[in-house]
Amino acid sequence: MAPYSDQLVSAATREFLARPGRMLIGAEWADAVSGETLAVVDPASGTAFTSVPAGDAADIDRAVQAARRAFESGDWPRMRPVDRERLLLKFADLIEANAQELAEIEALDNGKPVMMARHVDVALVVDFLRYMAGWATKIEGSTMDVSVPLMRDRELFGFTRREPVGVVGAIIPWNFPLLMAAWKVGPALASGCTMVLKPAEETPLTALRFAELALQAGYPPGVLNVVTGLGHTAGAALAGHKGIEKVAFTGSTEIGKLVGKAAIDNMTRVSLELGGKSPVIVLDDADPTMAAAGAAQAIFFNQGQVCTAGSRLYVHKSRFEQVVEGLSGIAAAMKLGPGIDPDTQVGPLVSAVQQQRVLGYIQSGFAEGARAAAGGAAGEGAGYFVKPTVLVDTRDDMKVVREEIFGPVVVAMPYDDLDEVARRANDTPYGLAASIWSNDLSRVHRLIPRIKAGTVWVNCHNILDNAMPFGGYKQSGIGREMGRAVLDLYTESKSVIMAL
Ligand code: TXE
Repeated sequence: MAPYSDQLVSAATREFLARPGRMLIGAEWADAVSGETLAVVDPASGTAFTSVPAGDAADIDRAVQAARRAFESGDWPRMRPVDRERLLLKFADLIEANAQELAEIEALDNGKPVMMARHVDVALVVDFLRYMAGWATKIEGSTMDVSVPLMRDRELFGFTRREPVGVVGAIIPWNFPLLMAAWKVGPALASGCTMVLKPAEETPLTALRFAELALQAGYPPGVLNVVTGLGHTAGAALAGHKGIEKVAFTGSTEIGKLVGKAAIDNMTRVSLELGGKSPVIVLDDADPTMAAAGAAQAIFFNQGQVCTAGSRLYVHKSRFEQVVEGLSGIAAAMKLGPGIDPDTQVGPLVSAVQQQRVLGYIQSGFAEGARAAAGGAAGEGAGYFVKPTVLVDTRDDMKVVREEIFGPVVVAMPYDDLDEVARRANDTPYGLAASIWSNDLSRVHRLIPRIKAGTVWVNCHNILDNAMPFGGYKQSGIGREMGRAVLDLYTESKSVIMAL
């Protein structure tokens, strides 16, 4: 059974889906060495509609070898920075030219609304690759006056070089499959690295189309390799591979710790972008209507499957009833449906596992005394839908308040004063993001330094810019992606001292 209505997808998407799913190793579109495959399931209906190779350690090994060859020989290591820039711009142009197809594939594979995939995911990918292309020609070292007490009679000269870190292994999640691929691939290609990319097993498709477009743009074979497969086989083999110089991971904190340990065992450089439980803090001067709309966007965007999702809402007690009423009204009115339907506002969650995990959290909230002001149950039909949910009557020690749910579920809580809300907002192992809703600049500025998070938004939430570093405090990760900061993750600094 076709999981999608033929009228809703373009001819290009139909053509992509008609081809057998293969992974890219060097110049070859390959099956897994084992011959095993993984089914790709449409989360809106629960039906499998294509398959990809189930790559494992043997495939990772081949891909790392291809990436190593491309890093050390052929055109890539000799390519001038300006040509790396040109190539990355061409790659971005090709993605833009195929934006609708990529958005449709993403909507079918992940479940997210196609309009979001088109105007958020794919649009951000194009912008980000263009932004990174500019950095290719601006990677530079510095010069230093060097002097040593024991060599006063010698003239010394020092400078630093920035060199590509080498072969990078990237392991990415299913919530923004294409965007997370771009966040890793963009800086790697700008700085002259080569890469083995392992997409999440739930959403492998756009990474394969992305790799096709990279070849079409003219990247030499082996510069970008994609191995599809499971986390504990392909992912673990990549994280612990001795032939790579860096691992870039986005995913759960639990797996991030395993990946970090495997990398450190080999002294492989590692950056980790992990989970969150981000607070949304509404001050007493905030307009309740605007705050409710902002809180809805903060948690329901991408079905709540966002590492920065505003999943804990703290509203000053004087505004609490109004904001919760507004938010619950928005939640109840949101239109659920298949992502591929352009009218859908809330798609299914990515998988049956994720739906069960989120419903399990809602049940645990009820068991501990919480109440649903909106939602609180699965959506209709065979797809993995969960209704946008607002939980009230929660306490700070409940599981739903403490743990990352990664679904369309927010806990709403009143507070009395700023000291109290700053303490409660920070009472979490995570530190990825937070938002503050107020026009009182003095109080906002006093609060910003007190919030332990890598990003603080004011009167907005989930806004990213290519130039702004992104990453977490505490258990939300290590390292900063995007902005100039990302270059530190994909380059080594070499100090050179010359005695003249
Ligand atoms: O993530 P995993 P899952 C959180 C969110 C969600 C939970 C579980 O709370 O409910 O994690 O999701 C690969 N060695 N986030 O299980 O397992 C895996 O194949 C190496 C937050 O899907 O962390 C995939 O490619 N790799 C997050 C990637 O890791 C392994 C986004 C992420 O999967 C591996 C996703 C292993 N042993 C989930 N096991 C965010 N921060 O945005 C799995 N993988």
